Amino acid sequence: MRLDTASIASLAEQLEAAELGAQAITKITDAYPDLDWDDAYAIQAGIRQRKESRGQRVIGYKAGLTSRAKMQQMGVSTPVFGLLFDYMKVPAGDSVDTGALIHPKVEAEVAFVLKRALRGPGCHIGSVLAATDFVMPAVEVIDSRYQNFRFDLQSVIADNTSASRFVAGGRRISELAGLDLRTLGIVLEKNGEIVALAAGAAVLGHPAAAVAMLANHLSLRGEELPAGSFIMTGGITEAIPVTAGDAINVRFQELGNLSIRFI
Ligand code: OOG
Ligand code: MG
Repeated sequence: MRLDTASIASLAEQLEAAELGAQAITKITDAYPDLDWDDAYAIQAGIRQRKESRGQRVIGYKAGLTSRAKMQQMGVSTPVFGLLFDYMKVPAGDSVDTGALIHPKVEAEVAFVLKRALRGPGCHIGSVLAATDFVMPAVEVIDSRYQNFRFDLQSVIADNTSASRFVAGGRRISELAGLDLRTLGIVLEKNGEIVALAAGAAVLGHPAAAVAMLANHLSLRGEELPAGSFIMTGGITEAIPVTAGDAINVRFQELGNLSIRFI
């Protein structure tokens, strides 16, 4: 950790102001080129403190940059982890107001809900599946607070990994033994046209690997994933830009459809 507490608090404030005002800022590593990962997660924790002090709550976790498609699109090579807050949840079938966002993109993801706590280190796909209550389809709306959606890993971690909105729904599948998440196909449609498609294995070989990585990451900070946790495992394909008027529909093999509209 290199950064002093005052700078961490000030960067958290700037990033949250960019989010709440829907105004892009320059990436923070321009001013702080030596920012390391611990600094970046400390800034993310500063944003959490700000929101929690206003009564907002963390209702889930997210892994990002877990598929090659996403890593290539953003020019990075390591997954990142962020927080989902209550106000980010959009009811299935509802619309998202793009006026409150900067330059939103959508991602198709598999989400996990745990029936037992998961604590690293040493979590792996098997321990995740054993602790899973069910999986369900999710669509994330990401919105980087950085100009032109350009960042490096430290900047995007500090920006709570571009978390903005999400919708979860469709079919919950509890009997994971009968569902192979590696070969689960997803088809992402924008305004009725197919714009991306892939299978679950695009996410780290198996989406449960993203949950294991998250649990191991939290253990370095003395934290665990409690029973009941909701976790999004990262975009299976590249993210798709959306503007007002767009309608997104994602077909998840075995898990049903999820739709979201932008106004
Ligand atoms: C970072 C967040 C990535 C995912 O699912 O890969 C993410 C970004 O690309 O802005 O949420
Ligand atoms: Mg995502």
